[in-house]
Amino acid sequence: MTRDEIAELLPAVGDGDGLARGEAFFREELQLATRNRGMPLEALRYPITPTGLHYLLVHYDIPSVDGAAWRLRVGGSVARPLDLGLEELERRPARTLAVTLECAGNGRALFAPRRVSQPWLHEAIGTAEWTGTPLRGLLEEAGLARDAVEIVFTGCDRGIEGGEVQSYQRSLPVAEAMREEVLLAWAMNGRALEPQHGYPLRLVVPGWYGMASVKWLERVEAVTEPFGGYQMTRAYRYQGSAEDPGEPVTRIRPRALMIPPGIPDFLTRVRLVESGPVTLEGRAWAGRSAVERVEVSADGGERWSPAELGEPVSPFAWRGWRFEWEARPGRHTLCVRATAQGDPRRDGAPDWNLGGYGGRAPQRVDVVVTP
Ligand SMILES: Nc1nc2c(c(=O)[nH]1)N[C@H]1C(S)=C(S)[C@@H](COP(=O)(O)O)O[C@H]1N2
Ligand SMILES: [Mo]
Repeated sequence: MTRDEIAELLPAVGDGDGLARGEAFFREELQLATRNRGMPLEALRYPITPTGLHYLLVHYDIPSVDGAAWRLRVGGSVARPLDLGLEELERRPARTLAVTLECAGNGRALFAPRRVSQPWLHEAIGTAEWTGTPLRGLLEEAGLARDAVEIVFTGCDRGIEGGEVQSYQRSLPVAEAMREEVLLAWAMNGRALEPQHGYPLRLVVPGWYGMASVKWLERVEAVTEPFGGYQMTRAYRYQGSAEDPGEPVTRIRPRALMIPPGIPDFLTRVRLVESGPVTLEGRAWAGRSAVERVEVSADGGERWSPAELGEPVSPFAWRGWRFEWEARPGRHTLCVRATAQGDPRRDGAPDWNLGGYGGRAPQRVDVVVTP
């Protein structure tokens, strides 16, 4: 069946471009939101996110993989293809790296109009210690051909997107794939990967939005032409309209988030805080660039004041920040934002885009301060 024939048979959600307007959310968005959890923002207190609190994004179903029978195949434009089991991989030189991972769609639900997809607000974030072997070593051992331009990574999960039946596949330019921090990881926070995070092996591409870090990896292939798969050419592009081919989504843009202070109202999540000095804290990150400045506003973004920065957890992970706020009785909206060296805000990509990627809207936390 063609892409159009498959799309015909499936229900459409949103307008012709898959966009939604207004405050009401579709059942399909709720369905995705209950599968793909966000990190509760109070977990910003942990420099390394406990595994069960790390955000999760699974396009299709979590595949069933037998770790004992599973193999990783490295092939394509290489001199010596490899075929490795999990134990063989685990005997290779290993490295552990703290990496802040963020979904490219973080902030999607705050765009207007918004794309009907996983409706993240701000919580598609987490930092884990990933243990694995550098991909570079495997590619060198396999004898990567000189004319290879990209490496294609294939997961064993399958589904349908844009009418195309597919395995989840992404590619990286050779220069990115050869960076020493790119890992084939078998452990997260010191334990074997959990099923939902890519057991038995996943790629971890520090500094890039999460879509690059292919889970349930089973094939690594060197190719001599840029890979044209769905997740490269149709999804994950900063497009101004459906006709615009757009620019690819790559590195994580600067962002800061705060631990909501005080206690929440169950339904609205509005915070109740007692008046007086309040220490606001959170974390900020910017892929592989360094966060230079974090600013806090207590009046909904009118006036901003600099926060104090802590040390980054690693070159690829977030850093803490704190701000002393004098809370006066009444209602306030707290906001926080970050800027980084070589801020990708100047990368030319438009803020609004069709897919709802790389959202930069500052977090807003409504607070009621009691006398
Ligand atoms: N095979 C496969 N890899 C995948 C995905 C997927 O659906 N299938 N989702 C990607 C996306 S969009 C993100 S944001 C990250 C999420 O990783 P996590 O669930 O471990 O946080 O995995 C990426 N790797
Ligand atoms: Mo994602």
